[in-house]
Amino acid sequence: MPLKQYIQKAKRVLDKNWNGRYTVPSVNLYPHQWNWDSGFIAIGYSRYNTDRAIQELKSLFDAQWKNGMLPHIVFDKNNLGKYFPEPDFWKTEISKYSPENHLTSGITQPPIHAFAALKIYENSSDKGKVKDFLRWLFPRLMKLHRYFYLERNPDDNGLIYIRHPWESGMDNSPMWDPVLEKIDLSQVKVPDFIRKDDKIINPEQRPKDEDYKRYIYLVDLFRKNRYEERKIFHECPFIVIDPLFNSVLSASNEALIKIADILGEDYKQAEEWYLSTARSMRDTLYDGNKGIFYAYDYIEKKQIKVETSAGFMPLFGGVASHSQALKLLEYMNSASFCEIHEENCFAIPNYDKTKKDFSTKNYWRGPVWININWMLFQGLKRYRFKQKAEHLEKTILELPVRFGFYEYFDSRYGTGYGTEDFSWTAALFIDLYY
Ligand code: 2M8
Repeated sequence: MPLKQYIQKAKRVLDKNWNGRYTVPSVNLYPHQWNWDSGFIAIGYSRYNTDRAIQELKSLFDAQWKNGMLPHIVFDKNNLGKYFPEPDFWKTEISKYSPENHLTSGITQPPIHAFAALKIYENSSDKGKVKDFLRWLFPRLMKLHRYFYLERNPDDNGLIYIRHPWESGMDNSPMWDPVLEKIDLSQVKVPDFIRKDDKIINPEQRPKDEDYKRYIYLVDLFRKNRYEERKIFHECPFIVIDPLFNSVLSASNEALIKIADILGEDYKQAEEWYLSTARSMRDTLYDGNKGIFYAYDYIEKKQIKVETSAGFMPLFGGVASHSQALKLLEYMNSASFCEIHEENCFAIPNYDKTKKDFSTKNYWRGPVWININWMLFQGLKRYRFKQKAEHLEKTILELPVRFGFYEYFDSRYGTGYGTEDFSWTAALFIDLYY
């Protein structure tokens, strides 16, 4: 089948997941609006349907919190009961910052939105229309980024912390194991709950029950603190600096500078944010021996020495220096993360595949994810690592063509796992095709 017909298929996936206001990641598994998913989805739409791209981000930012936080889920009031945890569990109405007319979670996700908004502008032939939208969005984007720099920046050095694995987007990444293990399940009280995800997807491909208990323990702690950031910061055992989150923020800071320029707005603040985060990431997260950026445990004050694809993401944010970038490429293009012509190896798996606990099928513990590879592809292009970039682009297109628009893929055989008809896989496939 020619590639063009797969594009039609990809568009059908997005149509299926579009509910008239936004696009859910997957009708069955994720039946609400997700924060960074909508960013990637908007990038896909920006190639052929500007209105939908705009609508996707508008509906998300309509649910922005009063303190600037953009929630990781905006719940569909008419479609409750299929996902866990939902509003009855989050109880975000107890926060003075939660929005009045929307039901949301009480955490955030990697801020890809300014980057996505700029793409909508660049890819549209109707610049006037998108400029109107950017005028609406710009203060909201500034408010979101300001939230990070005021509320999540304890040392005032631009290293933004996350306080829940769900905020990283890489929920059960091995990167978080050493921190989560400190929550001793025999010592803490976790509210009762029933998972829904493991009834829809084979549990072999999902986080373990122990992981969920810790996720829920953290949500309970946020609720008890009425979602007050200062209080949570002092009590939360999971306060980490994630190289992926901070790289995505950097890419968006950069986009914010460009958006400000397009609108004739002041860009100095965004520039300051960009420089402080990039500089601190280079100084604090990089490991020159290994050739990767590590996450950082803020409480223990040390790098978390676990090698995942998040550690290459400073290429996407333009954060890595030239010499750091060369080392990242060397490690990325090795037996650990698939060499260019390696047999039985697709794209860049999510975790160093030489590690004992590498899994080809469990969620964020090894499989290949299209959004991560798409961002790495952008990063490789940016640093002019042409050969690796081209190779990656080819594999990102090849996986859905051969195996379907799945949520994630087996890094050895390409088999699709998780849910089928997954939105960002379809959206980013469309983006690469154009
Ligand atoms: C996954 O996370 C959600 C919780 O947010 C879940 O497992 O229920 C992650 O892959 C995350 O990155 C993604 O945004 C979300 C929706 O696709 O699903």
